[in-house]
Amino acid sequence: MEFTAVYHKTSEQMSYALDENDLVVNLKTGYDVKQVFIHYGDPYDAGILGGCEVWHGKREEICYKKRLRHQLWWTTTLRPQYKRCKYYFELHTDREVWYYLEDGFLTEEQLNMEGRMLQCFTVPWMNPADINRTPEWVNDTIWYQIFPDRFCNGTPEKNTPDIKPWQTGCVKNEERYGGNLEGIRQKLPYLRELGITGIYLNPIMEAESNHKYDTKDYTKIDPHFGEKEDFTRLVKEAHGQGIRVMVDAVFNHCGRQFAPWQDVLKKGQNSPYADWFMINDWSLLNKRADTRDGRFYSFAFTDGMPKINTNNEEVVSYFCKVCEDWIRDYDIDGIRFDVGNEVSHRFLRRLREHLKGIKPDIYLLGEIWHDAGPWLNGDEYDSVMNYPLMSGIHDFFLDESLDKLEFEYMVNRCYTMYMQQNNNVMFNLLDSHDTERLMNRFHNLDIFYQQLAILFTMPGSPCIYYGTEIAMEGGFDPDCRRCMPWDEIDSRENQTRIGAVRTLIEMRKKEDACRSLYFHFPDEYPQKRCVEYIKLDAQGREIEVLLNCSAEDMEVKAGGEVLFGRNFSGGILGENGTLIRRKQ
Ligand code: ARE
Repeated sequence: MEFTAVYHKTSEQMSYALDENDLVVNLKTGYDVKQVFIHYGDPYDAGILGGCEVWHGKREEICYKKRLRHQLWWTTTLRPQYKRCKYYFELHTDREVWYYLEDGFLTEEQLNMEGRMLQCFTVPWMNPADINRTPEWVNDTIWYQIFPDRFCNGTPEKNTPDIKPWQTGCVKNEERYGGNLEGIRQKLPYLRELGITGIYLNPIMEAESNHKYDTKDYTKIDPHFGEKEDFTRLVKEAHGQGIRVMVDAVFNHCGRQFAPWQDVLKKGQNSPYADWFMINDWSLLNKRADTRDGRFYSFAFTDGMPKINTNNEEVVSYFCKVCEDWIRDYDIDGIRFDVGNEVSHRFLRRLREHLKGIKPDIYLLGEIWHDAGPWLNGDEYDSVMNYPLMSGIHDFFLDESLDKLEFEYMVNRCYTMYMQQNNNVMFNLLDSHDTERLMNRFHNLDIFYQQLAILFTMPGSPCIYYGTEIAMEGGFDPDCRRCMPWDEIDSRENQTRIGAVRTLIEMRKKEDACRSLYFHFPDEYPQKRCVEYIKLDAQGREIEVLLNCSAEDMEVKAGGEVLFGRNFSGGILGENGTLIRRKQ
């Protein structure tokens, strides 16, 4: 057998219930596999032949839907009448036919050997409780991320001496500029006008730093940002404007002032909170709480961020209550989990069970920068921050050596990592408070807009980091957290940029949010680094969008209507002179 690579398993994104009725089955093979059939049927539908149990399923051809680097992605959706299914694959290369079952590859002769009990892939029962369900409202939410201290100061008249004058240059994490919840509330009309329907706030609970990732009190709004009533009012008014609100939960670690940690520093192993943290060496702990010598675990190597033991039952209960109160007190719509890959899976399963019981459509978003498959089986996060996609899009524009196929492989990799339910609510971003700002990275408006356009055609919900709508610059943290330049927002240049982003958002809202997306590129344009998208929207209509690389030419239309950019000039891509060829 000469296969390069064949992969399937009856779990995760390879075999899963899309809903009560539909079973999605995916298969990866090398490019040498030219044709695939699936044999499937009911596990109990076995006949007896010659005294032996014989099972034969239906045989249907399936097609490949995506090209990955060195692999093809074959997919089909079955509708098992009795919610259970047994299946195996028939793989054709140019020279051979093999049957791929749970126990490996069989020839036709081996497959039909009398008396052989076939080890088929088996989905024993599509239990509704096990179906990966994600909140529908997120599918088309347009997010806007806000770093509270730097977005808007709604009460400058109350400034205290430690607040630095609002300025749009470089900033430091130690500097406080006075952004607050009242400022965000005052800017809700601006956000609504832009087309935003969800805001993600970096941490707002009490903490020592200005970034607030070193929580002191999970139950108290940081006084720098306002009082409980300010957040209640902000959420209420945001909802009134059709804008959902997601908060940032820092449960992997706390700040040095968190009361249980302080208690541990005072009482050591006698503290009732001793097992709330990950302590390795009690002997020296209270002399100098320094993580680098291994006395205790922390976030990275940051002394002031002791790691919390999310395996501890009391900790699980504590954070279930914290989140429950956030929901009941403020009616929040989503929670983003900081360092979402280091808290225990057990903790997340318990927390999800608890929170979905209180608010079934709450959105649980994990901050995970790598393949997050293990956290997206429907019992932990609904979605993750799609940094792999961000990096891939950036790389394509940064690295001229990456050709269009590489781009196609990258996007397809990102959209074959997870189940469709997760793809539909994927949190897609191009920059954040942890990365260089988009414009800073490219210093080229053409590429800046092209990336935004790509972001808005992706399945899932896009997120604009505050200031990106005006191509704000800024390097790595802390420079990517500059103050929003409100006194420059009405300039012609900024209004043009805002208009472009607003158009992209409108485009996103107009076109049925695509439920699956694949890319191919017209070979006839090898010399152009244009990007062609094929979007399959909910009705299966194909929309072809060709984007040229130069912003002055760039234009996105749907059904002949210009949705973005100025008149398309130069080399029109497409036989009928339009940018879009809509196929019915
Ligand atoms: C800041 C400076 C540091 C400095 C530190 C000193 O950035 O250079 O050493 O201060 O105190 C928060 C603040 C940061 C602060 C940090 C530590 O926002 O300003 O650092 O606390 O005090 C990984 C994690 C990911 C994490 C990033 C930062 O996987 O979870 O690192 N992101 C979250 C938040 C941050 C926050 C923290 C965690 C801590 O979003 O804002 O920082 O609560 C690769 C890796 C990723 C890695 C990523 C970024 O892609 O794959 O795993 O993320 O790079 O480094």
